[in-house]
Amino acid sequence: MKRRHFIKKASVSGVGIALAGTALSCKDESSEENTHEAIASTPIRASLPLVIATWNVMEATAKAWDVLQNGGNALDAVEQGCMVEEINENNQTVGKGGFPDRDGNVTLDACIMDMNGNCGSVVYLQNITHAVSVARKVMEDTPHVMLAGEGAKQFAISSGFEPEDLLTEASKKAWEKWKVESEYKPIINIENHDTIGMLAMDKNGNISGACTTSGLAYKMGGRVGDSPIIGSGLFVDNEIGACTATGLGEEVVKTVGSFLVVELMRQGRSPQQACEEAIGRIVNKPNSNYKNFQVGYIAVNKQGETGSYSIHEHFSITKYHDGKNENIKSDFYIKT
Ligand code: SD4
Repeated sequence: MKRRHFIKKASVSGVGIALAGTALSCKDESSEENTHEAIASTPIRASLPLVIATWNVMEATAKAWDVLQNGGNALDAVEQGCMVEEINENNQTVGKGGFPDRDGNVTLDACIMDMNGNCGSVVYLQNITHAVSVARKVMEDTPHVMLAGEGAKQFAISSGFEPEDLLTEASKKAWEKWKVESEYKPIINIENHDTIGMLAMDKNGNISGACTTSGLAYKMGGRVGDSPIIGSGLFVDNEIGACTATGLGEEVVKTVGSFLVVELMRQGRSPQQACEEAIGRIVNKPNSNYKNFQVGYIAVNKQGETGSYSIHEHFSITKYHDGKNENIKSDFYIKT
């Protein structure tokens, strides 16, 4: 039977979700043409909307869920969800109160991507709390995808954002302590986490994503990580699914991690399989020192299935689904 007919039959019989995944992974003589048909006819899971995010960010996913319940779209949901962590001074890896670089400057990276494949990004942004909203403005109000440093800041101010000091007393104290203890070496700390990457699927099954961070604590001045790089820290393809990353950005960038996960899902992998394979790309590199750093991925596919995987334990995913907001421990590679 030709695959297109097989998939149509499967959907009608009500077992389309399980079978479509299998069918997508089969190769046949006209696979390209059929892949598109398969995606178009793969039924979306009934219980939408859906929000997932990296780490334990229940208030952020609750906000995104509220936006979706009140008729907002997935793009509004991920932006407003991420803003909750940007303003949260207790989260020292995002927005206001983020740990500074080794010179004491708080510099933010963020990006956003919508259901039509549009995207916007800011890198090395200073003095503006809501980096994700500036990224959205870049996407919607400029002909560009990415603005950096002083240009990004000036654009934000001209768009109505208020400049402010992002270095809180708590983060300043932590930085001063680090300077003494580390002898001012740019050490990359495996425990540096809580960057928020968020993916949302609205009730119509349309997907958007966002990612925002102050980057690695005590990084070198000028360093930019994966979080604002489309394809690395975040990628959304509304026909296939989406992925976002956390952890040591350099390793994510080297493997173009989020794009990789989405492409693996395009080839038929489940979100869980795709996240595991992308982590495998990192740990199986010759001379990979993966024991010394963390990377984690979360993903959702067009059917509303989700997955997550990391190198080390302690990675978690927050999921708002079926009216329930939960923080769930992720599976991980290093089992000791
Ligand atoms: C970065 N990926 O700048 C970010 C850091 C991070 O939780 O995810 N921290 O490399």
